[in-house]
Amino acid sequence: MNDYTRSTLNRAAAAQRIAEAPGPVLVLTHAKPDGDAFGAVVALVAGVRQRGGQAFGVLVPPVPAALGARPGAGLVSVWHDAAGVAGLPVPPDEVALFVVVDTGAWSQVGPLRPVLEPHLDRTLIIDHHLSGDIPASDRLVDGAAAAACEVVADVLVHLAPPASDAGPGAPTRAGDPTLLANPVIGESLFMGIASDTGWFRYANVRPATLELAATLIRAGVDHAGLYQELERAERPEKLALLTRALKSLEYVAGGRGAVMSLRPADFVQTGAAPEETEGLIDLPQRVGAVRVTVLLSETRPASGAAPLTRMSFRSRHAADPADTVNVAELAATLGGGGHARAAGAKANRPVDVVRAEVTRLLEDTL
Ligand SMILES: [Mn+2]
Repeated sequence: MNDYTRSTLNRAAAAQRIAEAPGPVLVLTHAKPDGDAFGAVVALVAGVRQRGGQAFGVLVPPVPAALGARPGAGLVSVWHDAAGVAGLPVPPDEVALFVVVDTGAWSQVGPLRPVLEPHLDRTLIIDHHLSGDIPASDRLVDGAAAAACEVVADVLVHLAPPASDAGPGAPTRAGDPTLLANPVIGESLFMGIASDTGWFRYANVRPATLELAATLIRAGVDHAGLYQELERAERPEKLALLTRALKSLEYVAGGRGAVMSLRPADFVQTGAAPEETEGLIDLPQRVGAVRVTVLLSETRPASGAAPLTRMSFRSRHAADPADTVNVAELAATLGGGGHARAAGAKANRPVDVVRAEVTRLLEDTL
């Protein structure tokens, strides 16, 4: 374990820090939020508001359409580059506490860096990643948690609503699940853990993950309905992009690696949006011999801007941990990072150039 995963606060103290914020709490997460990032932001904002505090959430787009359609989306706003800081729901100087969830890495927060950087003395990171470099004053990181939403759920259990006469800054009470019964909070947390565990299939699922899921279902979360709405609601454009990705599939390193890439033209010609690459990287993992999958995608840059290629890495779960390829290390050699089994990086080079680099990297490593 490194410094990042050494928390400066435990869950109760993090809840206390949030409860005692003497003004608005602004909850932020990584750009291009997934179900976990979205769920963690919404659940925290809803939790602080339910106990009488002021809280706001801001998401850096693209926000997947299925998430933007959830009831909790009404609690958060979307960052607009054109409006910049002026478009935030509360001016940064008036924010009493910034909470960053599901990341602690500058490379992940995009345009929020200049918002956060002057206020790191009142910033709390709540995360489950193994690395990060945002030097916030407070950090609650559990690298064993399947999702940031698992950690947020624990914080909310310590952030129970105060007695009616005590006011929003009242002391927190441990072990009170009142907030988890709020339908928006329950659904958001369930979405987060389901999305980061591939609906409870990945190796990151631990007993606590399933216990939280059970608690949320008991509290009324419609898990089957959520699955249909979140995972069975694609547009035809997405399947058109999927066929392009499969057409680009190539096995490398004797079949132990699989590389797919999408060019700007693939997005233009199919009409698919950049966020519709979600889940495509899992397809080659159906082939038994594949240990590592890489998906590269280059979307059309703004005119005059440098090309931007996004790299996603996945590593197959192996019974023997020594057989698991650590893709966070692979991504790090390309300036990125992430988890041992899911990582990413970005490069200002065209996708075909990056593809050659990644292929060489896999040939050398696998
Ligand atoms: Mn996560």
